[in-house]
Amino acid sequence: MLRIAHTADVHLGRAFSYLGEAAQRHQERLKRAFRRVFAEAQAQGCQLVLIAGDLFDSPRVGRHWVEFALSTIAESRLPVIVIPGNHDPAERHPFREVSLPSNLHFVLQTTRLPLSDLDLEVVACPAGDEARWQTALRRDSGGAPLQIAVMHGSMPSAGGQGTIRPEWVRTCMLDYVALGDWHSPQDWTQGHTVCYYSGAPEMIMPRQQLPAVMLVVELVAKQLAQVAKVPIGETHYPEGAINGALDWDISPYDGVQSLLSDLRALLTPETVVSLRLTGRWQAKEPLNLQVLEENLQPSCLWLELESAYQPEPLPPETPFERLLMELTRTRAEREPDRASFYHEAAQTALYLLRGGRL
Ligand SMILES: [Mn+2]
Repeated sequence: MLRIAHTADVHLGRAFSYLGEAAQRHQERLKRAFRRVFAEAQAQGCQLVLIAGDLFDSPRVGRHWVEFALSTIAESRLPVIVIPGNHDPAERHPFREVSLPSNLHFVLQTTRLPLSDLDLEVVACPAGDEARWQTALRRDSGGAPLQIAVMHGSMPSAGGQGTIRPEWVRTCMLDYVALGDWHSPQDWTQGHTVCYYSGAPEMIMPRQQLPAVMLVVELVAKQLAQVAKVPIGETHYPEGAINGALDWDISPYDGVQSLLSDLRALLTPETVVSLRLTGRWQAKEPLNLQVLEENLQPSCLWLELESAYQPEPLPPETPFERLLMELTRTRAEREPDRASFYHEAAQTALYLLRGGRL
């Protein structure tokens, strides 16, 4: 039995400008995730680590990122296979410029790599070399007992045709196909060939599946590969969130402060959430989403607020506001089919007069 660790899309060196002040801390989190990949690989008894492209976020990442990756790989002492992805393409990959540790197999073009110690052959398919994938992706009948592939590319999806065809996987007769490019883990098993995207080991974009994982794959000759997800990343959604989205009923609140403190209680520096406010807002003070967001953002890694609530009609309180409502009523009586429009315009005006922002 052979056990391998499969990861991809680490994106070391990514700037994360959308995370603002939390960006640098998140870059450190990627480093911890990368180290954890090897710690877990060792703890789980893996004999090989596959990194299916996009180890680096760009060919121009700082030198210290390259040194960090190389030393982490070297210290693991496990055989490691790295292929270029679309973010770190073969012709400009940072590993071209440096000397590599002996346990690292860095594959620049579509190649069949024999690892005789492990009774294994690996068909490596780097991004940018798509024209050769289809012919390379097949079992060698006289070859090693276990044969797998590692590729960086996309399966067909709603967004496009993709660079990998599911039928290649269905007919390749390989024992496992390790994919990189998509940031959430996904099963693409076809027929007898088990095939997975591992996803990134830490959050790269907020809408990926969290917590991020790596895959541990167990291979036995002539048997279907067994795949287990091992949590690696630190970032997470709040409890009760479905794919990162959480509905929150604001009807019971009598003010912004109590709402804020309940929402803050959901958040940690590792929380990623898309929060949808529902129900009726019945408090006297207007609810300003932008202010709410500015107050919550420092308590979490990333937050998005969506308004799906009903504001309670604001009653006029000053002579000016009373005059505005009076005029609205007159207009609405004169044009009954536009009454709801006038009413909404008056409510928006009151909201803005009291410091609300749109
Ligand atoms: Mn990627």
